[in-house]
Amino acid sequence: KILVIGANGQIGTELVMALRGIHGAENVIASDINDPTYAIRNSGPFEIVNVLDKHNLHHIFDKHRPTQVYLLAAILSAVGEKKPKMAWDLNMTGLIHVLDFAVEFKTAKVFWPSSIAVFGPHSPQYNTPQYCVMDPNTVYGFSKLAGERWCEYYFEKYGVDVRSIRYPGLIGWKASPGGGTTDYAVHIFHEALKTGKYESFLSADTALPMMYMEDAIRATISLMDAPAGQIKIRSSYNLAGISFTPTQLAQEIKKHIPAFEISYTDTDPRQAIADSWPKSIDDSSAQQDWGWKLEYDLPKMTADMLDNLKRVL
Ligand code: VAH
Repeated sequence: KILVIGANGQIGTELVMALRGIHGAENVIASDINDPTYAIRNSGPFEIVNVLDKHNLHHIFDKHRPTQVYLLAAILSAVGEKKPKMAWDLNMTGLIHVLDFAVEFKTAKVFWPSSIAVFGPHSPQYNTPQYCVMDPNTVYGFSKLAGERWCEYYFEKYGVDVRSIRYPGLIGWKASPGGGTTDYAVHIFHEALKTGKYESFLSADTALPMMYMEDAIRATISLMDAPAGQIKIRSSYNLAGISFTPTQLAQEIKKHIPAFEISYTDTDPRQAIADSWPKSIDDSSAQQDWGWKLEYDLPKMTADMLDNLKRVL
């Protein structure tokens, strides 16, 4: 049995669909603090789970005895700056509860998402390496950095087979992003189709590492399926994805919607968060250790996003 915690989220929704396709719907228990979203409702077993409620979480582990747990529940960068203590509590305490129950119930594998947000203003900005100075200045960022330390600690001390990926900003059409700084790169597609214009809250030249959700889900499953001996990094693996600016994304969209217009605000707090993050990432460790290879570049992602959104909008 596989347990996905945070199944209603941007990653969780797609991960539940992908894992149910591989393992069969009845073997993948979706869970979230809220009722299931339309995307996953009635598509398989669902539980209400609050990762901060140890009793509730223990009951779910005891009832289902999951062989794999994906802990995706988190508060992201932008929301985390509005609710710093709640972000720290959910992101940290939730992880420690899951790691403790993974020890108690001998869960075979645990997945926990980290982020390029673990890097900060003094990290190298281009081709940011797997190991370097990391001084994240968002609560979300340092909760993910601390979480990486906890994951490596539980692997070293208790042998928990926990695996993690430092996701770039994720772009997909099946589920909305959850209050991050990279959300512009999803909203822009919806606006391009609905109104033909988009006002970006990040400046024209703000380059960030991004990734199409198809690649992100495939990377997650590929990491989790790799033999344990190949996983040399138990904090979290860099993944590079595709780096682009809002201007470059708009130019790509214009190839499909020539009349599309982008404009820019310059007063959004998310700009400072974006400025603290790398512009591009070096993911040679993921390539070497478990054969990672990106499939969607900017043109291919843009075409696929628009084709699918046209259909569902
Ligand atoms: C955020 N989407 O914006 C997340 C992600 C790298 C960005 O961590 O907070």
